[in-house]
Amino acid sequence: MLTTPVLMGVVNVTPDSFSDGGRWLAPDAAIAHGRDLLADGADILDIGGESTRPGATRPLVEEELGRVVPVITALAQEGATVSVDTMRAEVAAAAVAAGATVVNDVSGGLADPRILGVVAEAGVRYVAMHWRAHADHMRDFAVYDGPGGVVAAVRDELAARLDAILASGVAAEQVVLDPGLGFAKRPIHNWRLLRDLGALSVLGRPLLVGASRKSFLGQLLADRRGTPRPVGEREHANTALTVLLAQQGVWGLRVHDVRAARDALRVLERLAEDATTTEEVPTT
Ligand code: PMM
Repeated sequence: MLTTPVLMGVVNVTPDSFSDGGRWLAPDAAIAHGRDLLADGADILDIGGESTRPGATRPLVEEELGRVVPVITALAQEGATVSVDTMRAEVAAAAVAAGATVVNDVSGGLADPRILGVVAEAGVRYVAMHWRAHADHMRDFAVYDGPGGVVAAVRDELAARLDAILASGVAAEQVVLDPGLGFAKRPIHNWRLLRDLGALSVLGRPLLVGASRKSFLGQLLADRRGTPRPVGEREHANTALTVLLAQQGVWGLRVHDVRAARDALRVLERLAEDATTTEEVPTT
């Protein structure tokens, strides 16, 4: 049985995200982009005001609030299901007040543990991603030399985060976990996690995965000189992953090109439907 994953469309209201930095920085542009993603079939809009690209410096909290709150307010008012991509308690609280019903915290509560109190109080869904350090030095933490390598490390570190999250009063049903592709991970780590994602099922929570446009896909598709495929030309590889991950039963996929992902999911749905219908036999 196929359960179609939720599609989370990315709206980066930032000047410097690796995938689309600067394109949607003006509130009107971000709101229009959110509407386009809904029309393409997004279930959730993930609105973020801090770039987490390797090496990025953090915005001030006021800057982050100024970027995301107007966009969340407008899109939530129009009826969209809105997620806020933030590591900060103040931003999560303001986003929930503005209508967000999902808090997507790439640090899983490590960057600002007060965010867990906000989530517990609001009762909203909480995406906790595997994370080791802020973007400016996360590369130094891409080392997984313990037994079981990256998969065991991510599983155990997410298990520890889940314990802390539940201990802060967040209900288990609110929590979705994410292996954090590209965050303190080299391409080989991302591929291993994708291959052995099933190992995270012991955590007993649904999974969200964000592979879209990431540099490990650019490296996979590098030209003969080794130049990575540009960010905007990695979509077909992401579509292949969309199919693979949907078949593995992930709860959600965080994507930039919602239309491509939605089309791929339609194919899977059609095939699943076909398994339960009988072929029409001509009567004459
Ligand atoms: N990746 C990015 C940002 N937020 N959130 C979750 N839950 N999972 C991810 O993999 C993730 C994320 C970085 O990508 P972007 O700069 O294109 O938004």
